[in-house]
Amino acid sequence: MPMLSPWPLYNQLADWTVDADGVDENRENNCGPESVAMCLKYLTGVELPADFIKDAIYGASFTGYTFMGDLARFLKKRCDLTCEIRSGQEPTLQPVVKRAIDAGFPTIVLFFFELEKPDSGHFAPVVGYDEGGATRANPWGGKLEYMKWPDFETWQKSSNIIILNRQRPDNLGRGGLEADPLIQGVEDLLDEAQPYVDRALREAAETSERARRQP
Ligand SMILES: [Ca+2]
Ligand SMILES: [Ca+2]
Repeated sequence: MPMLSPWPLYNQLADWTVDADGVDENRENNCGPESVAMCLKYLTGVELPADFIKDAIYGASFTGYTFMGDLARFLKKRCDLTCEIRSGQEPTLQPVVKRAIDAGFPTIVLFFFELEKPDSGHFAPVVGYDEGGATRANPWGGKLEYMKWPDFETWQKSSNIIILNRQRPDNLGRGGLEADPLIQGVEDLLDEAQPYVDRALREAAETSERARRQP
């Protein structure tokens, strides 16, 4: 049964941040950026915190929902990764998901967060399927969830899906990919985040040093 593997699992509620304040301010709404972070880790081996992706798209002070077009634009502009967005073009997503996973492409599907709340939305990558259903990587808790196809179609919201038109390279992790524009772009983003990581570590060290010197 087709499955994108090894698939990384990140929990939006307990992710790290490079913010100096150490507070992941949009954690409860970061399903979109966390889904992007999982897809990028799968495709490149590089881990970015969801908060950094959120800050890069919307700014450090933003809190709130994130949107498909913004996530796809981030992937195109900052990672040189072209996405296909489908929104309501087909009544069911099952064939779209199967085609993407057969091609080795990650997808991010919009689900309802609660069925009783039609305004609610929740992004999750869909990473595998069999004849009975699909497996999603839920960023809320960071776990794999198998959904039978009828449940999957009930929970997916208005056939909204982002397809990342890109396969994980076979030789990922064994070197030789320095010239890959996607991996280069994601590593540049990680370099951008590094000064914040360094600052946070320095401040933590200074705080503990001060505590140690207290009489
Ligand atoms: Ca913060
Ligand atoms: Ca932030």
